[in-house]
Amino acid sequence: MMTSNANPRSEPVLLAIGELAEKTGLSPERLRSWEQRYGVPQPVRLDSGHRRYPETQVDFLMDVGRLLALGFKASELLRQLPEELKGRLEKVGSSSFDELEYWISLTERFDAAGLRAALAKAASEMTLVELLDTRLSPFLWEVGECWSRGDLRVSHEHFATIRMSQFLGELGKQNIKRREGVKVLLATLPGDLHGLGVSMVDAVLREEGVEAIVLGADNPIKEIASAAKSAEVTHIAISVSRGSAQKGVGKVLEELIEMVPGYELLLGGGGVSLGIRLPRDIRQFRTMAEFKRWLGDLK
Ligand code: B12
Repeated sequence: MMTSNANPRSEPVLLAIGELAEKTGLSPERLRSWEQRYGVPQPVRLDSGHRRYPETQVDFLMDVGRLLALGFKASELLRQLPEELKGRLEKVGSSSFDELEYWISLTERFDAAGLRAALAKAASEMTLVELLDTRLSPFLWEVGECWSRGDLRVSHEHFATIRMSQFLGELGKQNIKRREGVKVLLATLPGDLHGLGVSMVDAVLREEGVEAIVLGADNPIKEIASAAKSAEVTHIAISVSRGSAQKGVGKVLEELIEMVPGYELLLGGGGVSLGIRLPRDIRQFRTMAEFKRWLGDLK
């Protein structure tokens, strides 16, 4: 690090790639690939030849992360100026970001009744899909960021997860009109404990009158394959969390495809927005709105 500077106040704080990843919640692999493809984040070279990244880029990269989770493309976002991204976030989230801070403060205080009331209020003001894409998912994203920065404890994260899980169970009233010909198995891959995405898809399917077989989180692929066959589902939907995106997901999915030839695989979740190398013949959804449109078009 820069120890011998004459005027420390004017020196920008420089971060190693791991530190930048930690502060932004984006993986070092992703940051490196963006740097190669789009020149962002932009490093400076130390005399030793090592790359370091000015801390001033953290805020911009976090905005990129938030917009990726809302379904925007990295190739488009990384070409924009920081102010343009801020403007975009404001438009997308409209009033949601004031609310977001309030929800975080309820979590900080373990205020279960308050959080429940806030979630119910948001649910009464918008469609289910809007609620999931523009409120619940950004809220959970922010919970994760706060946890990784040390602003929230893991107990807060668990508290928010339990409340969310209970709330999701009550959402998406069962459509009386049953959709025939579609039956979806829902799961996360082995080692991925992030099951809220599955509950979110389940809520959307309930509202659409589509039958779902919900396996929840952390399933051996042999089990996913065998359940899909015995329940005679038409589609297998997998939620890939942001955390598991870098952990060889593509390879695991390839194995699953081999076990269930002929099935259409649907993929969604924060890990998909961040971009993973995937086998072909997988349908990817970056938002729940995209998923709902696809369901609507399905014959
Ligand atoms: C809650 C949570 C947990 C809970 C999960 C409990 C549960 N029952 O789900 C617990 C405490 C278990 C947990 C554990 C861990 N976690 Co965690 N966790 C989270 C958190 C805060 C929320 C995850 C979530 O549910 N998001 C909501 C999802 C559903 O939203 P989404 O992915 O954007 O999905 C949207 C759409 O894509 C769509 N969708 C989702 N799935 C699907 C599927 C289909 C088919 C379709 C169509 C659509 C769709 O629905 C959403 C609506 O818009 C995230 C923060 C984050 N940014 O995601 C961290 C996060 C994922 N966790 C993280 C980490 C580090 C961990 C641990 C390693 C921590 C530890 N040291 O133990 C472990 C790993 C456990 C494991 N083996 O999986 C990191 C991952 C960092 C990285 N590498 O990128 C994150 C990003 C937090 C952070 N900012 O650092 N975690």
